[in-house]
Amino acid sequence: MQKINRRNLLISSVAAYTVTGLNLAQAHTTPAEYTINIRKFKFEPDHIDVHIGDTITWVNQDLVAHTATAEAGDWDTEMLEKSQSKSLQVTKGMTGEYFCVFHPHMKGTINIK
Ligand SMILES: [Cu+2]
Repeated sequence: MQKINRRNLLISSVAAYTVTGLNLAQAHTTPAEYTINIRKFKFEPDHIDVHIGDTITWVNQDLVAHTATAEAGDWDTEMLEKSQSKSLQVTKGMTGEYFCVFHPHMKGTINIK
């Protein structure tokens, strides 16, 4: 009987630890800020993981104009001239694949967790 109790106690501890870990992951109360540089016709980084409420800023460091435009069309930085930047907040339902309308080979992904 004592053995079983000890085993149950151990299982309870593991379960409590797991639940705490999940709560921490889900809470994520502090919004993060990310910068994506546009340089040499590339988004750097071209893939980021974000959460709803985070802010992403695209900074155009090229001499020519670019955009970051959702492939699904639901969001758009619109035209960023040299040295211009634009910030967007990650919202629920926002799609992740984007490109530059002037240079469609330029692609990036926002992975919303
Ligand atoms: Cu471009």
